[in-house]
Amino acid sequence: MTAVGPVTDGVVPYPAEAAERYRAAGYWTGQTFPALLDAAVADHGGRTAVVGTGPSGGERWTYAELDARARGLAAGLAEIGVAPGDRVVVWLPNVPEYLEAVFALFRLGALPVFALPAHRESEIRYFAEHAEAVAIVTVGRHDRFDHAAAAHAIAAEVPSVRHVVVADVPGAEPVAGWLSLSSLRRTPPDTLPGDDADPSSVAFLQLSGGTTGLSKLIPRTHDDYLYSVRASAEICGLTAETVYLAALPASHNFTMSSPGLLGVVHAGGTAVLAPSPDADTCFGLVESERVTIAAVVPPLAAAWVQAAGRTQRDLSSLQVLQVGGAKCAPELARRIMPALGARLQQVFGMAEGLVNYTRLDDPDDVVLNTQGRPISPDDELRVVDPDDPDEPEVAPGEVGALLTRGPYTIRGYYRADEHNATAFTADGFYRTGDLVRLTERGDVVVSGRVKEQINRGGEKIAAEEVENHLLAHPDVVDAAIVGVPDDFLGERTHAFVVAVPDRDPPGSAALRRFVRERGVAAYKVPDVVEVVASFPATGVGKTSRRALRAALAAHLREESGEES
Ligand code: OOB
Repeated sequence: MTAVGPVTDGVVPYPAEAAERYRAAGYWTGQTFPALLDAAVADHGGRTAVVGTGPSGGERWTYAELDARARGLAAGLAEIGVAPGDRVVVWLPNVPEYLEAVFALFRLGALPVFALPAHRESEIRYFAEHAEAVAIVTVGRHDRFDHAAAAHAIAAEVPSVRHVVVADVPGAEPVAGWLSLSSLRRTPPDTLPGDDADPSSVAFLQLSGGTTGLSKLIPRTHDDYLYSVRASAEICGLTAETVYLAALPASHNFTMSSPGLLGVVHAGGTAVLAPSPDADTCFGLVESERVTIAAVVPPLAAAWVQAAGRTQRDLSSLQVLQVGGAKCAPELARRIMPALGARLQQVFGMAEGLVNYTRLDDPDDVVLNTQGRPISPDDELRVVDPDDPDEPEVAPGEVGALLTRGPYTIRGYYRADEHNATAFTADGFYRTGDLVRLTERGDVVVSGRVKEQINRGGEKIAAEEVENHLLAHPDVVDAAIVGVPDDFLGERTHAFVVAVPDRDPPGSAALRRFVRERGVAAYKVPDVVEVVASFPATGVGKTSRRALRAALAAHLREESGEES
């Protein structure tokens, strides 16, 4: 049994002195997620909150309707035993039911755990186990994958998971234990337990990209997160007239809060949920819904720029295209404004907290060549020498590792004491793992990273997690994953594998299939698997995986250099 009430176990709180300062400065206002929706209903109840092609067809809900659905679903969830403080994995694609479910959980005081639609059994099982989730909210068949069946299999294995709630799919065959989301909708009650949530308590668990093993869970409070949402909405100029297109997954931090879906709710605007990020789908929605702002990762920006040249769609409503999640090359940045007729905004953020934006009125030079500056005057950024254990700050303008602390950056991952000891400094700075330099104006330029993570077009891959999957193969004795530069994705993955001697080594296709069949997100399956006799000697040998990965990456670059 888990305790009913605010989640505090495994959470590193903000020090009292910092919390007081953030309140005094007006960042933490005591607003909660239910109060955010209350305000939108009071001020904009009749306006369209969300437009989407939900599992049950085309949908268009006003704020009042969204709220009534969320309250009704909260009551139904309470009836099946979901209680304040319970964790619930939200594993939904971009459908309006996503917002209904998330606000229902907030109304209940239960904590969403935000999974991506691309995640598969391996990841979902881990989130459910680690958070001791009581339920999984998902869809039936989506993207050629039966989410409901997978969720039921996980529920059978993870003792805490008592329910799988499935957003309805017309014509889908219910399976045993199928609990449809619509069957849980009740008459909306006037009050619900989350309505008087403590604003300093944890509201949900967000996912990290992961550096060691599986993704860490990120506990975010009402106070800290909603500060970042309100401030982001202001920086990005959101109003009740805003029409925001969610092209990336709704549960990613960028789409959720930078300023994202929650920024839209704060402003009373309209969120359009794209069922797919491709240019055809999204340009159609831009035209039909008169979209004013959209958020994409660099490879998608590149695809949209290309498609804009031949589209018949009217994109004239689009004022801002936000690009983030991975480095937007200046060459791509230059092409965006002329091709799409929209202002570019670069966004360098992280689910752990810190988000930087180029401002809409920044000079072109800043917008094209930097990743912007932080949201808050109280975001503290330190750029330090990553090779010196004392972490002294580098000279102004020099490249170093970015450490940050501030009013919406966590002080620790959820239930991760050991990892927290290295991911944070003793005085509470988060080690982002990014290599950056600061310009004279204070804008951040991202130039690389020190963390063991591959950024495949904005999708983050922990090398170690994929290596562990390869190592599970009976014919594999060692594995190392490296990122290889790629024109389109920024990086793709190359796995080196040492096979068991004196046996036919498994082929690349077989190993890729093996990883996929272990139930991991498709973006984590190595793009190339190369079987080698042994790993190159690195001087430090295999004791340092970092040195090994660096040596292998250098070896690959040399090879491609020789070829070209
Ligand atoms: C966003 O969040 P995450 O948690 O998926 O990934 C964070 C990491 C950063 O530490 C950095 O390594 C990379 O993604 N990153 C960028 C970047 N934006 C993120 N690297 C270079 N340039 C950029 N513009 O990715 C995220 C969260 C909120 C808003 C936007 C992105």
